Order: sequence, then C-alpha cells, then structure tokens
Amino acid sequence: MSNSVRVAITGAAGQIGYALLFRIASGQMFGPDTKIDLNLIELEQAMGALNGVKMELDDCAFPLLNSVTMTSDVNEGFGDADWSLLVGAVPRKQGMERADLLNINGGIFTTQGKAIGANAKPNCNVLVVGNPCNTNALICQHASGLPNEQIFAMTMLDQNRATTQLAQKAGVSVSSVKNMVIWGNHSPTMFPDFFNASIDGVPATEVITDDEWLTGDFMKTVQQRGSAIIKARGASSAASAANAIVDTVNQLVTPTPEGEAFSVCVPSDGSYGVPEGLIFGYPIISDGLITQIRQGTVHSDAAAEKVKITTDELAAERDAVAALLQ
Ligand code: NAX
Repeated sequence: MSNSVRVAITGAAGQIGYALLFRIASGQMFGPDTKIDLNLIELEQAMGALNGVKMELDDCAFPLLNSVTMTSDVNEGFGDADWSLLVGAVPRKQGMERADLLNINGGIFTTQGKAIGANAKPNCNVLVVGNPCNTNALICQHASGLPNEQIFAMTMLDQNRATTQLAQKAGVSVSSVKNMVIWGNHSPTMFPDFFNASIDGVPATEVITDDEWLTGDFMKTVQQRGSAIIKARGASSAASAANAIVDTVNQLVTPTPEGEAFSVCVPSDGSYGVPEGLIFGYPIISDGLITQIRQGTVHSDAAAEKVKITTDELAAERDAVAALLQ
C-alpha cells in the first residue's frame, strides 16, 4: 500500500469538515504509517473561514500531514485525489420541496462528478455524505463515469446510532452488537435491520424480547435521530457524522472480520430485488481493497416490506433527477 494518500474534501469549512479534517490529519482514517495530503474544496465565500481551519491544522503540527491545498476550483481540488469525500451540499430551506433540493444538489454533484472523472486518480474512491446522499452519489457516478466499485454513500452514522440503542437496551457494550445493518436510503425510510443483528453472538431479537420497543421506539429513534439532535443542539450532527466518515473509510480499506458486515450504500447490482444502479444501503464486506454486497440475508415479510418502501423512495428520487442522468 502506498504510504501517502490524497484526500479531497468538499464543504471543508462546514461543521462536519471542522470535526473531520483533524481526525484524518491525525492518522485516524488511514493509520499511523500513511502521510496525508488534503485538498480542501469550498465555495468562494467560505475561503476565509477555510483559511482559519487551515491555520488550526498548522497549529496541531500533525506529523502525518504532508500538505494542505485550499481551493474553490473543483478541477484543482479533485486533482490526483485517491479519495473524494463529498460533504458540502445545499441544505433544505423552508418552503423547498424535496424535488427542488434534489435538483439544486444535482447540479453541484454533476459538476463535481465531472471534475472527479477528469482530474482524480482513475481508482479514486468517492464517499458522498451531503444530502440527499444516495441520489447525489447516483448523479456523481453518472457524471464521473467511475465504476460501481468506487462509489459509496454514507449510512454508517445510522448504523452507529442503531448499535448504541441496541447495546443500551441490552445493557452491554457496543462492541457486543454486530451486523446492525442499515438498508436503503439515508432518509427516514431507511430500514435498521435489527432482525439480523446479533448481541454477543445471539440474535438481537432473542436478547431483546420487547418487540414493541424494537418495532416502535428503536426504529423511530434511529430514523429520526438527526432531527432530535437538531432540536437538542440547535445544529445538525457534526462530530458523530465526521466519526462515521472515519469509520466508513476504515471499514472499506480493512478486511471485514469473518461473519460480519457493515453499512454503506453502493450501486445496486440487482441484489435483494433492488433495481440495478440505485445507490442502496446494503450489508457490505470488504477484503481491504474490493467490497461486495453480502448475500444470503433472509427477510421476513415485515422486513421485506420495509426494504420495498425505501427502495421505492430511491426509485422515485432517481426519476426526479432523470434529466441529470441522460
Ligand atoms: P454545513 O452547512 O456546516 O457545511 C457545509 C459546507 O459545504 C459549507 O461550508 C458550504 O460553504 C460548503 N459547500 C456548499 N456547497 C458546496 C460546493 N458546491 N462545493 C464545496 N463546498 C460547498 O453542513 P454540515 O453540517 O457540515 O453538513 C454537510 C452535509 O452533510 C449536509 O448536506 C448534511 O445534510 C449532510 N449530512 C449527512 C449525513 C449522512 O449520514 N449521510 C449525516 C450528517 C449530515 O446531516
């Protein structure tokens, strides 16, 4: 493995960026032996704030941090990137329909996708975080021409939230909970599949026998956690989102332990009846270089219905941006 990695990050001066950059530069994403080159991409009007973040990076004196480039030019920003973390996006404002949001962000992710295709390394991996992240990733893939294996959208924060909820309910450590996979869209239709999760090797449903909680409060807490954080903190999840980005990349570049899987959205190959091409949250396994969708998960009728609801939502999002996918 190369001992340096160039990471392009959009929205670098935003609140997730502020929590993320320091973790990458300290070695938590790629390990203690990999030097980091950061390409920080922001809107022109945020360059002043970005400069302040860069000053703080300097002030950390991170031994692994080779270089920091700041730019609002996407062609420069994605130049030679090994990884592109697409965090920046336009948030939904009052009165904005979901279709408007899809289209505004669609324009951004088309431009960025083209710049990645033209300037990043051919094997650049792309992780989309900015919402609506699944459909933004679909648009980005189309514009970039990158193969399926290099496109990802994030559901790790939802997995981490679900894992903690199960662990707290069972009174065990979070490391006892495995295979807490999020299916489908990173939206309130996501399906946190507790049926196939395990706690200390035992099906979660045998450890937590409170079905009403599992199908009620648990699902609701995970699906609506983002709104609950905004209500409590007055701002959306940032440190936990940055942590989930670190976890996602870590798990993509590390062989997955036998019998386990993790949550990330990838282009569907038709697995589990999901239309090919939709960027869908699946159980994923990695050999450290190549990822694949884990097959063989059995869904009850109730679970299959939940998978269908989130699939239908993603298909509708794809149809809403069809003009960008020509
Ligand atoms: P902020 O509004 O704090 O920061 C966004 C930054 O992106 C701003 O500095 C802005 O100038 C920049 N930006 C906007 N358009 C850009 C463009 N075209 N090129 C470069 N930079 C651009 O948002 P933050 O809290 O950091 O959240 C960023 C995104 O993550 C949002 O879309 C948010 O919805 C999404 N999230 C996704 C999550 C997931 O699990 N997939 C969870 C957390 C988060 O809500």
